[in-house]
Amino acid sequence: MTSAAQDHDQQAFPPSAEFAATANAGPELQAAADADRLAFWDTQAQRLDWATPWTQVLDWSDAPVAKWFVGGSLNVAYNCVDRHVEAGNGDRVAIAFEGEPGDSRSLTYNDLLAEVSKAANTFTDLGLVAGDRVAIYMPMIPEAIITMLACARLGLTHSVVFAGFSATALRSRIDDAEAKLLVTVDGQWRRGQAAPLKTAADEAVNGAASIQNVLVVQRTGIDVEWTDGRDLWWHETVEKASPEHTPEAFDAEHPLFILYTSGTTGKPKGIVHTSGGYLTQASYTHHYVFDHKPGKDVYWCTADIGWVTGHSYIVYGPLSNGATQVVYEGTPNSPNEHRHFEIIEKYGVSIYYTAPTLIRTFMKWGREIPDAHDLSSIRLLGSVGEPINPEAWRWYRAVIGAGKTPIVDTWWQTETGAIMISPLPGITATKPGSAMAPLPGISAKIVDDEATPLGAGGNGYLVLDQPWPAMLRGIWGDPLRYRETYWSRYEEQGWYFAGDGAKYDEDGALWVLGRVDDVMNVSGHRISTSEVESALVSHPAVAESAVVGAADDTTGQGIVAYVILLEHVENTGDQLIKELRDHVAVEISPIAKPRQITIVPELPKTRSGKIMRRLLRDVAEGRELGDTSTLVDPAVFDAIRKK
Ligand code: 6R9
Repeated sequence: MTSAAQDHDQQAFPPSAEFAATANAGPELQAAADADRLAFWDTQAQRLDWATPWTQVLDWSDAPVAKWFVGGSLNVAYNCVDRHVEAGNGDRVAIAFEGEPGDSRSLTYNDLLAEVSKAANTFTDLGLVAGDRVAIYMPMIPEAIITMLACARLGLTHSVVFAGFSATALRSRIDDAEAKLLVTVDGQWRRGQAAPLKTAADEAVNGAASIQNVLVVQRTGIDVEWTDGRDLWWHETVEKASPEHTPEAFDAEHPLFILYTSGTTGKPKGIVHTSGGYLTQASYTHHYVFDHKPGKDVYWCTADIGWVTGHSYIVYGPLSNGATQVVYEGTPNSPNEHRHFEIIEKYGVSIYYTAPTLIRTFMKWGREIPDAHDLSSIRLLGSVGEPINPEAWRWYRAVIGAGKTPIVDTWWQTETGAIMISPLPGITATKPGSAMAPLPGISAKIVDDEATPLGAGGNGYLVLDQPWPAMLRGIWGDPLRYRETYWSRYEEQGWYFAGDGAKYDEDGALWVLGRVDDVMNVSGHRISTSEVESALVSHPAVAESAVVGAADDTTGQGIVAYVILLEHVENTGDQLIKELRDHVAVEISPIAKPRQITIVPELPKTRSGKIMRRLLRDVAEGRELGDTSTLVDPAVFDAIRKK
């Protein structure tokens, strides 16, 4: 790498004095955690209202299954709703809902309390009792959040299944958790169309032994099939129920939710999260990482409740902190590419949390779109889901953040439950593309195959060497798989293996490089796919890229890149490809030069926005495609193959 390029990459953005002056986080936070980690979490847990105090912060005697806040009891929904009403903030807007067709609805904390109570009363009438499981298959509408909170209120364990998943996927999740109730909608709005959802729900439930009732919110008014005795309309049950409900406290370790996530094998894993520790860390991180000021900020996390980000940073984190937040039902380009920016302008969004894939899409659309809007309300930006390439980071800050807002690049997983590694706004001088350091209270290491911890300049595997409050408590119904997946790799040390590669730079900043299976080995050199992707995206012609390591007889693996060009760029074919290969050589090193670059119109992505590198590897290695069922659009391969 040239030294100029290196300087550019290493440029850190210190917090402004103005931001630091009012930041929630101060240096005392890290100092307290360093002094006594468990005492630190004891303090953080006091952010919540507990019915019974705990007698022990952590019981790790049954490792790797943790118990946090042993003996404590609380009601999660009470903490997210009632206590804000009791504190006199009932008139504060909790959810500013923006429907895709342009309808909007605002729910205050008073409204939320009434709605959650009505749903809780209905669920009780249906015979559900604490410990039962409820499946939720809904788009991003307030009733989805109300349902989650009503479950939490009753100690019912929810399992949210992304509404983009198929009937088959829903069925396997219903069966695995033996859910008794399914809550769904007639249909959902997608790009101006009412798309049926109950049809898929019916297909999934048909013959499912555990399901007793299907509760249906009428969102679009489209026709649905009806099974008398099983199906119930939300507006005929919940809306008619009493808005009074007294919450009961549950043990800190009571299971709050199951969320399925894909692993290395075909069968999805039901990740189990419990109550007290999970809510403590969701609340703590939301408060400090987003510098959230209740009653002042308008917060918007663009995730879907079908993913963990929606659980922790739309439902539990923000609502436990009394946030006012935007919830948007639709896609970012419906009716056109201005939609997100119009919403930011309309509601005066001050904290915006999204994924790199969307940021790169915005880049592709062009800056004139955000530039046409007043985004001056934004004071903090967040990123999650995959490594953010420095180019996208810089664009995000310059164009969406007016060249001045802090960016928090937050690393975490479904399994970790809440943010683990992230800059702290107001404190951390941030490097574009680096998640920087573990949060106060969190301990992580980068280690090699032999479990040797690495220091500055080291490149290896990310492990979590100390338990944390929001950690998963297991895989639903499969304790053995839990141990094997996460704890067998560094069994002797008792470390959690995250499955991500990471490095420390010379200054000790932590860079998450992507899943370990995304790290290539070319002639004995370890090169991250995301590093090469960043280099490609930093070329002025490139909008987005996906890089895979394909088997190579001489070098072990060869680098194969798929590239989308920016609109308006002329595709000069071989000449441009040569230029891109040379560009990577300059940006990283000649060893990182892709063996092959293919210019494509689209990349294969999962519904959560992750590039399916496994499938690109299949193409690069000339194999039949593996399972494409989680792709948004399996047809993208026709275009890629034609190249
Ligand atoms: C929250 C979420 C987890 C995997 C994780 C890692 C990748 C997430 C990241 C990141 C680099 C970040 N990931 N955030 N990589 N920087 N800021 O996304 O959960 O869907 O379970 O995915 O996503 O590879 O291991 P989940």
